[in-house]
Amino acid sequence: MTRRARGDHRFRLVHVAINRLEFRFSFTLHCDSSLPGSARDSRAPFGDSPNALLDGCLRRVAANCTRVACAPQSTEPRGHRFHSFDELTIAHSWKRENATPAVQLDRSEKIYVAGHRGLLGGALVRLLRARGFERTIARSRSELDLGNAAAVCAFFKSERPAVVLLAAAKVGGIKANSDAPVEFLLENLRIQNNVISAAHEYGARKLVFLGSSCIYPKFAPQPIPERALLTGPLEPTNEAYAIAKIAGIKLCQSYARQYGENFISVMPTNLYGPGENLDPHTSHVLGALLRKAHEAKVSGAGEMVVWGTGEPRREFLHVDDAADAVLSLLENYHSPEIINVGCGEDITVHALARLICDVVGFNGELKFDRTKPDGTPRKLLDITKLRQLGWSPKIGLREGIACTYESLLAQSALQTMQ
Ligand code: GFB
Repeated sequence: MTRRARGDHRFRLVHVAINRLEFRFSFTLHCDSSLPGSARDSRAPFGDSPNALLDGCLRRVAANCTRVACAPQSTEPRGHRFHSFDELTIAHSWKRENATPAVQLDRSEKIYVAGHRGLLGGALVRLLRARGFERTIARSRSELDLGNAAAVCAFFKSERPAVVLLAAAKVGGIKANSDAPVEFLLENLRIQNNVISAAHEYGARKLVFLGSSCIYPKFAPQPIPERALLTGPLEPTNEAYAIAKIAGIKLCQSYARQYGENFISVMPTNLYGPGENLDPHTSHVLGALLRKAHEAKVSGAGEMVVWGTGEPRREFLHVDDAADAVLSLLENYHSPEIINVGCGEDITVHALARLICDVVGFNGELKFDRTKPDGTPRKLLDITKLRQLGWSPKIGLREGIACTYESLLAQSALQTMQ
């Protein structure tokens, strides 16, 4: 923070703790006499000194904060008041180095799940509500277009969620990713830029950005440690999606570095579970093969087609396990460094197809269509960091596939596909 000539101050206040409550907010205070109306007016009632300006702004912000119950005078963590720009800088450092876990969730916390119609977003909402978080909020696409910056801002301004779980994204399997890189890049950039910046602007205390294991280089060491990010070329079939997700990570890290935000980035492996997409053009391998096996069984077909060579290896995590891991990280992980979420084991596509056929009860042959792409040869995540936090998966692959198949049958999602 630089000190400027009197009458030409412009500084940014970030994350002031009030009575040790980590109430986070930020704003830019323009004190430049050359600035037009509103900026000049903002300092008018408070006088010219930086301290008075700061106090005035805090008073304004505190007046708008329903969760802060202290006088704006007791603004600094040690009961110390800001007297100059230099001290303000020191206060920021104090926050950064000594930040206590910002999120101890209580059941009255307002939590916004972006993307609740998706696989992971849906599981997060189910789990939060099952755990008694009554103020979990969600909006369908017709209610809130996350690609529309103005609409996202208006939503955050009126709802002011304390916690944001950003599971909204344009997603799809290998074919959808290869066919529509423009949409995968643009839509994901728009959604994440809008939501992350609004979370900052309207004072969310914590944000969890959900990425993907495809952010890692095509030939990353296996299992893939978090430090492999940006160490090599990406897999071409999903490069656009991966670049968008990497941009999201960098945006969260930038907010953490520049403004001290508690915005974390979580990288889940390939997920599956109830609500699995079964569309042949956009589904991921597990949903696609469940559908194919079911249709082959029902129609009495002798064989079922599997794309590629069957040799690529993939790691699969049940979405309920993934949601449990995300909530655990929400409460216990406060670093801008990315963290992997997986189960620690992978399987070839061929073995997965066999397992699915077994669960579904299809006994025919597998036919490999080598005209279709294999994609990344292997992407097994290193989950050492996650395990060190005490989390481990609970749902085995066979059990998870069987539950998923049952739930799809119960929802009549497969019966219509005979
Ligand atoms: O799940 P999937 O579509 O995507 O395909 P990725 C995984 C592997 O399964 C590939 C093979 O080797 C496919 O060729 N496969 C075999 C099939 N049969 C089928 C089938 O009928 N349908 C599909 N879809 N695959 C995605 C990325 O990569 O992983 C996304 O494209 C995202 O961006 C996601 O990261 C998690 O695992 O290769």
